[in-house]
Amino acid sequence: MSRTTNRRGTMALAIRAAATALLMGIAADTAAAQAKMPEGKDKAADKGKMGAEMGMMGAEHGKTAGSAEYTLVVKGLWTPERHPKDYPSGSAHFSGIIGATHANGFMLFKEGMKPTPGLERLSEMGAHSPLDAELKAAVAAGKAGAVFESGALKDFRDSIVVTVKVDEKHPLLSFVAMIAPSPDWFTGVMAVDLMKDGHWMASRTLDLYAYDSGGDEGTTYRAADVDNDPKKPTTRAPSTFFGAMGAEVPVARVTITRR
Ligand SMILES: [Ca+2]
Ligand SMILES: [Ca+2]
Repeated sequence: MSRTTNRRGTMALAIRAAATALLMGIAADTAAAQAKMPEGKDKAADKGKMGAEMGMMGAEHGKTAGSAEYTLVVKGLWTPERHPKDYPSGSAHFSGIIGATHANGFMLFKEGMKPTPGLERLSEMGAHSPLDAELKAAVAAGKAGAVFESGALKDFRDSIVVTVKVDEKHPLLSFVAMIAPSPDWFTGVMAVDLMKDGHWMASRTLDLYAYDSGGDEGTTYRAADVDNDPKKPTTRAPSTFFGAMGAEVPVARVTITRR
């Protein structure tokens, strides 16, 4: 079931990505044509000069970072072998991921920060609403660039695959997914910067750890709902479930590769 959901989501994204790639391809061809002009056989001085100027423009355009597309592949590492304590076999899964590209200063989650209503619900129910509305509001306010999401990951032999587009104003990305079943535990990454020294990075790979959003008091995977008020700050999830020999054991890994 999850595979169908994921495939459907991926297809929609793939179609959008193809459309963007087509536009980018046209832009790249134009830039290449401009860049080639100075090397052309045209001997007219003024034309050569014009070509050189256009070539320079092309080179300058190449220097600026502009936007870039990345493919995110999220692989589950939350397994009975790695996380033996009360592992919820038969129902263990991740909700679909939901996240955004954004500027410095935007925080989808942070240790020590109380969860928004959207993050709380995502961490407890796996629901993308109202977090999606919060992210869209951040886009409208210029703090975030684009929202992305996927279907759930119910079979860890599969991966979640999504395509995202970052731009100079929003070179960071964050996303979250519920660890389910659980009281309010989730995984994700915060503010992964895809730009380095003004250039888009080719790829990044990060381990994803388990967090407790602070929206529920339950302490075991299948604990009944125990809402709290006020909310607690987000912390790492209990090491009894997500640690071994004093070290945290990641629950997933994301590979972010430029297309
Ligand atoms: Ca909690
Ligand atoms: Ca709650």
